[in-house]
Amino acid sequence: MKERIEKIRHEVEEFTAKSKEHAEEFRLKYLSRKGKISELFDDFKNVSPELKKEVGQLLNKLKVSAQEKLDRFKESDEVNVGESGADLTVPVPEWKGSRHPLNLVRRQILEIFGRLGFTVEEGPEIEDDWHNFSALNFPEDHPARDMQDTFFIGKEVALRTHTSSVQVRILEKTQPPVRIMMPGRVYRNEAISARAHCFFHQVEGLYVDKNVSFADLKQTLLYFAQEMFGEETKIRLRPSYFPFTEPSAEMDISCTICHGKGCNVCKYSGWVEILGCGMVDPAVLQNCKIDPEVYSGFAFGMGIERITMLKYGVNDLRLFSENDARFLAQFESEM
Ligand code: 2NL
Repeated sequence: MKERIEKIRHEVEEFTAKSKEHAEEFRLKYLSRKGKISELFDDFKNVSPELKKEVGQLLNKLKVSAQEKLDRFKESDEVNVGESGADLTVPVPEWKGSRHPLNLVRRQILEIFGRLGFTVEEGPEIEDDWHNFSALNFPEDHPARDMQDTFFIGKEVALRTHTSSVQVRILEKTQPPVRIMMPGRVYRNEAISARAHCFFHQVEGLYVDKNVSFADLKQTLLYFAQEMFGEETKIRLRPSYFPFTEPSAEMDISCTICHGKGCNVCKYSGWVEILGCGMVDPAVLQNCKIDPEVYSGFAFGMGIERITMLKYGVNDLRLFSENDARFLAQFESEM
């Protein structure tokens, strides 16, 4: 008798109800007139007198716990059982949650430049032609002004293609010295793939003051690269072109994966590009009512996705916007 009670106690414990039907099945099987527990009660009369007290207690306990379980099924039935039939009362594994990797890296970048005195500014994602293009020295026939590259909302209104538009807004209303960082989402009319997306995240920096030189730019970016990727990191500047800087350059860092030996990520060159930079074109300063005879400045811009991919070895841009919890859970961090 004691073994039978124990066996049924175990069955009752293991039973899970995923729907109303299951709960009813449970009641019929254990608690109804013909149920297994009632059967045990019927057989109680055959228990020897010396065991009656112990067995009686076990039986009562079993009945009470089965009844309680049924009550719980009934209560939780509608509230806790999802459409999929999953039992939503099952405790979830402990996961503290985590910051999005792009958010993490954005914070790191801003923190590093913060130590050099750069403050953070933000601005609108919907921009007018002046702030996104004209003030930044884009010629009238520049391809970026084409529908194919930019999402236009109206004739002179578009989703910003870079955060430089925010820098223009700040420069227009502040006289130097200006030392600011602009993080934000930017948009380009591109087909989505592992290496391109129609939006990405950028951080740009701008420093305008008297006597700002290319050497200042170089030292600032070297500091950033070594703080971000480790002190053994080397930098290399290659001449480039942007409408808003002159001279312009692209900056490579020594490959963080193979340290210069040659691998897939650096395409066996030992170097990977991480940002674009240059001295602010005097025409841009003039457009913002700043005298280029008195002031000079440097600026730079980087894609947060690119930095994150290099730092964490992420090989597909789409992972950043799919929000797959298995991907995101790998970035638990205090920062
Ligand atoms: C890149 C390159 C760059 C800037 C951004 C800038 C802003 C003003 C004036 C001059 Cl207001 N320049 N920004 C300069 C050089 C490069 O970004 O590859 N970004 C992802």
